[in-house]
Amino acid sequence: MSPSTPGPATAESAPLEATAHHLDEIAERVLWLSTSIIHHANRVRPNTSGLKVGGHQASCASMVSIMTSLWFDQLRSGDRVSVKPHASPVLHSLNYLLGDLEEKYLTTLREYGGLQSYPSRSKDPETVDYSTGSVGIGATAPIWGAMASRYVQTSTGHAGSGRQYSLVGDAELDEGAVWEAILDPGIADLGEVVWIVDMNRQSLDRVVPNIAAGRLEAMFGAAGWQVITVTFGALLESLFTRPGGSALRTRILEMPNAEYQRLLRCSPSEVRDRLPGDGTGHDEIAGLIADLDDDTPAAAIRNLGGHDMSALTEAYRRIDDTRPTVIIAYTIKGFGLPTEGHPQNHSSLLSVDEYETFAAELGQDPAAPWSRFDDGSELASLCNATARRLRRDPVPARADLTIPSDSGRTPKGTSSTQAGLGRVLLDLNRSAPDIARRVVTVSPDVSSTTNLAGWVNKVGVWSAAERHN
Ligand SMILES: Cc1ncc(C[n+]2csc(CCOP(=O)(O)OP(=O)(O)O)c2C)c(N)n1
Ligand SMILES: [Mg+2]
Repeated sequence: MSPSTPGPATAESAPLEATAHHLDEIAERVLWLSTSIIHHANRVRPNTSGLKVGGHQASCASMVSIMTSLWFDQLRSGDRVSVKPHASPVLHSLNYLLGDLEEKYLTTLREYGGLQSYPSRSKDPETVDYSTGSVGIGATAPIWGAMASRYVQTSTGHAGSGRQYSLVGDAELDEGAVWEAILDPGIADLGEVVWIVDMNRQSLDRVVPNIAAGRLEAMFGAAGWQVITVTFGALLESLFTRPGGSALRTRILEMPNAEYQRLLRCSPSEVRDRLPGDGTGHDEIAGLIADLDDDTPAAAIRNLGGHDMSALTEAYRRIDDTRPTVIIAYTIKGFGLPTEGHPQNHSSLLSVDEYETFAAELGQDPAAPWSRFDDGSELASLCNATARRLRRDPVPARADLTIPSDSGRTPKGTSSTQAGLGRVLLDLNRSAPDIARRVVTVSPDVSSTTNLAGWVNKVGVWSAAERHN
């Protein structure tokens, strides 16, 4: 988010509020670009080795609305975001629209020296806050980011403040490391931590069998997190207010994931037949949908909160910053693509024909897919305004410190490496306190057995919030 080509802050491009309609239009372009980045790598770029290239169009599509609304409506320059590994093309598309990534990179996904398979701080050419890839690692990294940022802020005053977002796939919550982090009592103080779970009910090769949201909400809640669930979009919410609406709501909430997923692949008439189910609400639901036109029941079943810009922006506004927050946003894997909701869509790619049909639906040119918004348009102004809002101050230069290469002590006799480490740190604190001030050990609860007690006694213990000893 340190764009190279944002427009100047002119009066004519000044404050333009991003409406839900704007956000939908931008999301459509982000969906197109992220799909195209992967399509190009697999179906257009010459492949001399014949080996699979890969990429995850459906995992990207699942997160396009969440990420577009976050970047264009919510993020501030001090915020940092860890992006679900398989959504890296969405991040590239946003950075491209914001002028932070040059067009020449869009054809290089998974090429040697090109855009990386997963977000990489060191190898991707644009702003990437956290490297992710192994699922679960990116989810928890911003917790460390929050702690590090607070530590630096209290010790040097140069870290600033900002939220630490994690954009997490629902199956990432299967990783043990995630729960180890959530349960740590130190985390409950970190109000800047915000997780957004892309609840598409799909993992890699399977539809997740249970409806797990209630259990997840309770688990986050028990750990002291603010829990916000974004379940339905505006169309479903309005149907719920009609006669029979409450039965429809119960039916959708109680439907097994596999059945819900099946409905996503049904024709409008099949949805109409299947939606009432065979439970107690059958007649009420049948009555409700009898009054709807042919396409509405099928549109309603895919009208989830994680694709509804107003529902998302409303959820962001409820973040209270007094404790970590998790937003559980219901989504559809592959949303807007021909593969949407297909149980085997994890790494499936659009065929050339499907891509061309998709381009025609969006009014895009499959032979020239990299268009930004037209100069002077409202959407271009929004890109410029967002890029300016997210521009980061340069990081202050690091002090020029000399690290001693010799502690001046020659070990005698036999000693453990742990004792050696404790001794070296104490010596460092004495001979080079400016360097020692930059050393942080992170296991205060294992200080005596690791010979760090002397060091901890000298430098003290830090925590995110004031604690009474
Ligand atoms: C530690 C680890 N285990 C397994 C994998 C293989 N893997 C890649 S994607 C994936 C499932 C991802 O599901 P989810 O997080 O729900 O993302 P989605 O694609 O549904 O958006 C798995 C298990 C991995 N990348 N890292
Ligand atoms: Mg998933």
